[in-house]
Amino acid sequence: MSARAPGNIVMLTGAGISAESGLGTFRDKGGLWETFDWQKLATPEAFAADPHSVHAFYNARRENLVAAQPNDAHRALAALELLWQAEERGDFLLVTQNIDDLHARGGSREVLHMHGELLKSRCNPCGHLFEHEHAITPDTPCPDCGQPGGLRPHVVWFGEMPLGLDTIYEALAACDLFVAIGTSGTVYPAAGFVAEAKAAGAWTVELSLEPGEVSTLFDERHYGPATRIVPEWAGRI
Ligand code: BJW
Repeated sequence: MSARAPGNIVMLTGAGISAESGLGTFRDKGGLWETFDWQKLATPEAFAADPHSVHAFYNARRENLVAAQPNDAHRALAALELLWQAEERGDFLLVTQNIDDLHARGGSREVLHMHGELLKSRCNPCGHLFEHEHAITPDTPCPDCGQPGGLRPHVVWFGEMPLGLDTIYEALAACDLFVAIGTSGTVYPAAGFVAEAKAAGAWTVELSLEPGEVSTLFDERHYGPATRIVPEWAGRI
C-alpha cells in the first residue's frame, strides 16, 4: 500500500466528509457558493459592510449543524485515531477545514479546526471566545464585556490567516502518510499540504467523490461517497 509503513499520520478533511450528514459542500453542483456569494458573506470586508446578512448566513448554518449527525466516515477516523494511540504507532493529527463539530461528535479526541468553528463566536473589542448554539445579531452583547456590536463568528474568511499553521506544517514535515478526504483542493494553504507532505517523503492518499484540483499529486486515489470509501480505506490500514 505505501512506500514505507505509516507511523505519523496527517489527515485533512473538507466539506465532502460531512456531505452525507446533510451539510452542504461549497463548490459542488448546488453547493453553498452556487447559492450564496462568498464575496458578500465570507470576507472581513463583507462583514464590515453588512453584518446582518453575514450573521444570518452563519445562524442558518448553525441551526442545520445542531440538527445534523456524524456519519460512518467521521466514526472511522475516530476509530483510527484510537487504534493509533492504543498501539503507539506514531503521531496522529486530524486537521479539518470544516467548521462543523461532527468529528468531535463522531468520537475524535483531537481536531484542529484550521478554518474555525461554527459553534463559537468571539468579541472583537475584548477578544472573548465562547461557545453557543443560539443565533447572534449585530446587537447581541458580548457575554463577557457586555458590549454590543463586537461579536463575529469564529471562522476564517478569505484573506484571513488560518489557525494552527505552525502545528500543521510541523506535523507535515514529519509525516509518513497524508490523507485528504472530501476536499476540492481549491483553497490555500490547505490545498498545498499534499505537496509539503510529499516533500517530506510521505505516501499521499486522496479519498473523495471525484478528483480535486491537486489530485495528480496523490500517490493513491479512491473515489466514491465518504461513508463508503473512508471506512473501507481505514479498515485496510
Ligand atoms: C464528497 C462527497 C461525499 C462531495 N463523499 N466526497 C490565488 C492563488 C492562491 C491562493 C489565493 C489566491 N487568491 C487568494 C488566495 C488565498 C485564498 C484562496 O485559497 N483562494 C482560492 C479560492 C484561490 N485563501 C485564503 O484567503 C486563506 N487565507 C490565506 O491564504 O491567508 C494567507 C496565508 C499566507 C501564507 C500562508 C498561509 C496563509 C483563508 C481561506 C479561508 C477559507 N474559508 C472558507 C469559509 C470558512 C467559513 C465557512 O465555512 O463559511 O472555508 S471557504 C470554504 O472553502 C471553506 C472550506 O473550508 C474551504 C475548502 O472547501 P472544501 O472543504 O474543499 O469544499 P469544496 O466544496 O470545495 O469541495 C468538496 C469536495 O468534497 C469536492 O471535491 C467533492 O467532490 C467532495 N464530495 N460530496 C466524499 N459524499
